Amino acid sequence: MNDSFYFISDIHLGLESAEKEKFKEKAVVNFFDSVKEKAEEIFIVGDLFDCWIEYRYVVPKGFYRLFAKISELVESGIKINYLAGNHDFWRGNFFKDEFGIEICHNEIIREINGKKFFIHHGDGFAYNDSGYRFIKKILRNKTCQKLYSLLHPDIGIRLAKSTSETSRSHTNEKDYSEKDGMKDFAEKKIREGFDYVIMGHRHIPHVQNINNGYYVNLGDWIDYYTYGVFREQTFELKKFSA
Ligand SMILES: [Mn+2]
Repeated sequence: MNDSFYFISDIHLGLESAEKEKFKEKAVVNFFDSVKEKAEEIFIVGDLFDCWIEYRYVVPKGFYRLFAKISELVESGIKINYLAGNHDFWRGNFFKDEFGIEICHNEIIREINGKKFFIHHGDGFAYNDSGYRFIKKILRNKTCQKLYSLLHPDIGIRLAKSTSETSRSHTNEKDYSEKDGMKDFAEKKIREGFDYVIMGHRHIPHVQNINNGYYVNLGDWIDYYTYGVFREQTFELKKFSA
C-alpha cells in the first residue's frame, strides 16, 4: 500500500571517487526500489547532486541508473518533489521534460494526514551564512547565469566543482552548537503552527522535539545514509543499509 511519505537530502552525487559514487548511486537506486511499494510521495530536500549545472543542450554526464529509476517511480504514480539545494539549484527544463518534476526553489508547505509540514533545504538559515546568502543571490541571478553559461561546459562545471568543495567545507565548519540558526528558524516555524520542520544542508541527522512540533534534519548520504519516513501520524528518521 502506497501510504508513506519519504524524505532524503544531501546525497551529493559526484562528490567523491568514481568507485564510491558508483556505490552511492546504486544505494540510492536500491533505496528508491525499496520504497516503491510503499511511497505515496518522495521529497528530495536538496543537494541530490554535488554539482548540477544545466546548459541549453548539455547536462552533466552520468546518473543514468538513477534517472531510469526516477522515471520508473514517476510512471508508477509516485509523486516526486524536488527542492533545490545550494549545490543543485542551477536548473533548466531537464527534470520537467524528462520526468515531469518541477523543481521547487523555496520551501514546500504541506499538510499530510492532518500534520503541517514546512520543508526546505535549509541553506541560508545559519547565523554566519551571510556571506553565502550574498553569493546565492548572485548565483541565482538570471543574467549571471546567462553569462556563466557562455563558458564551455567542461570549464563551467570544473569551476563550479571547485567552488562547491569550498562551500561544503565552509558549511561543515559552521558553529551549530551555541547559535544554531537552523534550529532557531525551525522553532519559529513551529511557533507559527507547523508540526514538522524538515531540512537538510547540515549533514548531521537530528530529530528534536520543540514545543508541539519537531525539527528534523535529514543528515546526508556521504556518512549517514539516512532518510525520513512519515506514515499515518508518525515520523521516523531511519538509516538505509546500503
Ligand atoms: Mn549539502
